[in-house]
Amino acid sequence: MTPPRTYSNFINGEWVAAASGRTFENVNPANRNDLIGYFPKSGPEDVDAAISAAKRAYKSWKNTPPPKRGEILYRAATMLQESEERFAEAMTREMGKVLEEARGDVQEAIDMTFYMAGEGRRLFGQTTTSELPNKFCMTVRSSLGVCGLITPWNFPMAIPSWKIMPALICGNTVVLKPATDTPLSSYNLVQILEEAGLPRGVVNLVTGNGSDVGNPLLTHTDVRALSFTGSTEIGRKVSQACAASFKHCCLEMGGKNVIMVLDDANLDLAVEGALWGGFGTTGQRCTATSRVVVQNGVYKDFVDRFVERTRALKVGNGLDSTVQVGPLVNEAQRQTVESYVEIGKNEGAKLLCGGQRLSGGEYDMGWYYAPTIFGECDPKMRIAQEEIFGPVVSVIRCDSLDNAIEIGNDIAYGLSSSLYTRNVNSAFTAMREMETGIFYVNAPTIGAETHLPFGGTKQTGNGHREAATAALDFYSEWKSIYVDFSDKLQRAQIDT
Ligand code: UN1
Repeated sequence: MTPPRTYSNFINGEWVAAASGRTFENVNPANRNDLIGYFPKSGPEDVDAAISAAKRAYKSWKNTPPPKRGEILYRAATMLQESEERFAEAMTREMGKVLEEARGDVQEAIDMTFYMAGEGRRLFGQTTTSELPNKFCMTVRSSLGVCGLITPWNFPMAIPSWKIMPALICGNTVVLKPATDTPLSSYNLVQILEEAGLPRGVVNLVTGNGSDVGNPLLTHTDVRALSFTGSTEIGRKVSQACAASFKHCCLEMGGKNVIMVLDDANLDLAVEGALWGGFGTTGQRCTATSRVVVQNGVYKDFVDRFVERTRALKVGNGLDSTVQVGPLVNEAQRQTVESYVEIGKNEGAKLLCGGQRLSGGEYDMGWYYAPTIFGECDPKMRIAQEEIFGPVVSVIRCDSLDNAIEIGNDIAYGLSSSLYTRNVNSAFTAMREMETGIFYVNAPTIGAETHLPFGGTKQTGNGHREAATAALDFYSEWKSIYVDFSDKLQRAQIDT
């Protein structure tokens, strides 16, 4: 174990302590005696300094040719590859997800960085016609300015990269505020960007909590765009705060994602999918499968196999390569899970496995909870409607494809959904009817790739998408350009 270290903010190209000198602790959720380090407990004055630095740096970064910006990102991506194992281990230690998944998280950051590096030579606009002779029309993407980025703990390197990389390639500068549970992975990412040659002030990192660091980012008039990933409850406040100064605002919020299993499904595959979608990352993904809707003909068979496989999952410290499910990120998250399990029991759902904290031995040192399945859930129960963000799956019966779609869509969220079937007509019907931003056929609700748009409908988002070229639409705005080479005044709509 590396001994605890004191880490810094990154402001204007310098590694600095919080102005107040205060720090907070970053602790391993698998072992509360393992103190990873102390991070700056920053306040509004640190945020101000970071925003001013970002504003100064913006002047030259916005006019740096995008392929040159891309070269820096490309270098950062190769450096991330070289450090993948070290960063994955650091991530498992601060967040708890098993090492294989932490590697996937770093890999997702690498993918996004390469992808956006390539955009440096594209950032395509349109050329088009004019209604007037000797006139040329085109569109170009313009950068916005300083972007504030607020990221969650569940994908501690991937999600910061989803926001930083498109922001930078479009010519913006950024201030990143990572979740207090996982500042180290952001620190590692930002350090790579520095080493890759990013000019001072282009990326700034300020650690600390929502009220001291997040709020000033939301209200500062020099921040032109704000991207937030987190709960719907906080997202609403973010949106309201941004409205006051008309900041562009991108929200990625809650999910209550469903796998639908029809009678004609490959049942082994569906069980495998539910297991991975439900309990991967200990259920702490926005995309996690927290509902499984199963057609009556295979309900019993599916549930028997799903419960048997879930009971056999090995829970423990994610650094142990035989472990399949790590701890929850912190005690508050475990209490949320516990309270939902109580709610489920009181609502009359059938507890099929799990339903308790794990204790004894190493379990007493961390935030462990047994993977839990509720059967015979009514679709209206709170455990089938509200985001739990933990290892709890609610299984619901349905009698047809239409019924499955109806239950699947009868929810406040709209991130991801999936259908297991061997019938192509059913697959295409569900693909059309599901009200989610992401849809899978014969695969679980998790596993989005970086070159496709990521985001959801209803209370999951506010219409923007991350990743892919869709992200460029958030981090830039269109400028329409008309060049008249007729040498006379031509009046649109009038000189016909
Ligand atoms: C999240 O849960 O916040 O599709 C992001 C997935 C991952 C990203 C999840 N690639 O599950």
